[in-house]
Order: sequence, then structure tokens, then C-alpha cells
Amino acid sequence: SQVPLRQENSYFSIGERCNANGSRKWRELQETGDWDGCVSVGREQVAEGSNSLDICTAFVGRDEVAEMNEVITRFTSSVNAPLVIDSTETNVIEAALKLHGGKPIINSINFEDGEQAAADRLILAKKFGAAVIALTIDEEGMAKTPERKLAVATRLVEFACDKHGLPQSDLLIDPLTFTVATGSEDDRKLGEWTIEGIRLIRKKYPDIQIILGLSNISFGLNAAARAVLNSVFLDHAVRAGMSGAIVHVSKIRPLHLLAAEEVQVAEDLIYDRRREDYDPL
Ligand code: THG
Repeated sequence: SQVPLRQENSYFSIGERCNANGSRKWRELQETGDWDGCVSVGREQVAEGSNSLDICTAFVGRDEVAEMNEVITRFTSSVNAPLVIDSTETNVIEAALKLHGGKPIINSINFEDGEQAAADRLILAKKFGAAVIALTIDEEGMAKTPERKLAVATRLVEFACDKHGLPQSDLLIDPLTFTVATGSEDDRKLGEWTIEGIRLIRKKYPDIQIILGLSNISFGLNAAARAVLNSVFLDHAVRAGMSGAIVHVSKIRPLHLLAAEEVQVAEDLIYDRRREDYDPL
């Protein structure tokens, strides 16, 4: 089969590597207080084409507020990209927003423990003019089926925009990405369900932003396979209506640089088309 010479590239890319949980290198730089090294990781990602950077300084035994402050202070003066404040702690988010200026993005709100924590963050968003990533998680847990993703997304839009006055253009719905590489029967539909969830949300809200933590799709595979699966999944997600993604930008490859067989295997994983004689990545 033929791989077409095209890939939709017009998505808002958020670099994933400034994350104490998602990058060993970053964690070591943070642990040793090598802030210049942290700035380099940020600048590298912007040079590679990241439109924004996800910043997460949460790590057991460390002072998340203090280290977030160190990073935000340096990045606002030395790295030319708006920052995504990735924290579960409202006080960490607030400290970062105070230092940021411009247009930061809060990562994230959800309804896991009801509406109060989400409300607190939306009040902060309004005060500081921040955009907000909203995960499709509610009191029943993470939305897995397309219908649940749409239902929680609808509640998030009504709560954040209609009730709390966040402009729809400042809401980034995240319908959740899970790995499809575990082999567990129950998890095999999760890739397709995320794509279908994007499609449903896009149909209902033509102008809203939809993003994913893209690399989650390939946890458990080797690095080469991850690059293939991430690239193919990105292409399908964008075509379903996704407008942005948290990614390792330099590892995303245009589809025409992949072998047709690689694209096929990735699509078989995403759409759960594993056969008896399936030859994994
Ligand atoms: N949605 C939102 N925010 C998120 C996520 C999401 N933030 C965190 C995460 N998920 C997205 N960020 C990453 C960052 C790194 C990796 C995956 C997702 C990753 N890291 C390699 C690993 O763990 O194997 C790096 C290894 C290394 O360099 O040490 O895959 O879904 N809103």
C-alpha cells in the first residue's frame, strides 16, 4: 500500500520534556538545581517547533512550589513560549501564574472530587487571564468510552464557560489518552475510543480546542515503536478534530518518512485490528 505525501501539521504543540515525572533528564537537572540546564531543555524544544511548554516540577520529597517558581522565573525571561502549568496543587498553580505574565495555561481541571477544586482554578484563570486544560474525569473516574468523554466534556464546557465565564477559546478539552500497548483485552479499544471521542466533541463544539497528552498512547513500547505509533496517532487525532497536543516534538515523524508496513501496524494497534498472526512493532 502507498503512504500519502502529506501530514496535517497545523496543531498547537506543547513540549512534554520539562516534566519531573516524564523525563529523567529534567528530573536530574531539577534535583541538582541546574536551572541553566532546565532553560536549555526549554529552549531546545522551542527551537524544535514547540509552540508552548508543559512544566511539571512535582516529585516526591521536593518542594514543588519553590522549584516551580525557580523554573517560571527563568523561563519567562529566557524561553520564548507561553507555559503550561502542570500541577495538581492549586497553590503551585497560583504561584506560577503570579510570575508568568502573558498567557499561561492551567493544566488542569476535572470533576474527580466534585466541582470546588475546578471552581478555584477557574477563578484563578479569570484573575490572571489564563487558558485552562480540562480533563474528562468526573466523580465516576476517567472517561473511557466516546459517549462518556462527550458527556464529561459537555459538563466541562457548561461549568467553565457558561457558569464561570471562561471564553470558549480559552478552554482546552483533554479527552484522555491511554496506552494501547499493554495487550490487555480491556485496554485495546482505548485508542479508537479516544479518536472517536475527539470526533464527537468536535462535532458538538466546532470551535473549541481539543488536546491530548499524546505520548501516553505508546507507554510500554520501545523508543522506535513509540515514535511510529505517536506519529500515526497524532495524524489520526488531528484528522478527527484535535487542535493541539503535548508531545516530544522532535520525535514526531511525517507519515511519508515511515514505511507503509509501520503505518499499518500502528493503525492496527490504534483500531484494535490485531490478528492471530499479529506481528507487533
Ligand atoms: N494530559 C494532560 N497533561 C499531561 C498528560 C495528559 N501531562 C503529563 C503527561 N500526560 C504528558 N507528558 C508526558 C511526558 C513524558 C512522557 C509521556 C507524557 C514520556 N516520557 C518518557 C517515558 O516516560 O518513557 C521519557 C523517558 C525519559 O526521557 O526519561 O513518555 O495526558 N493535560
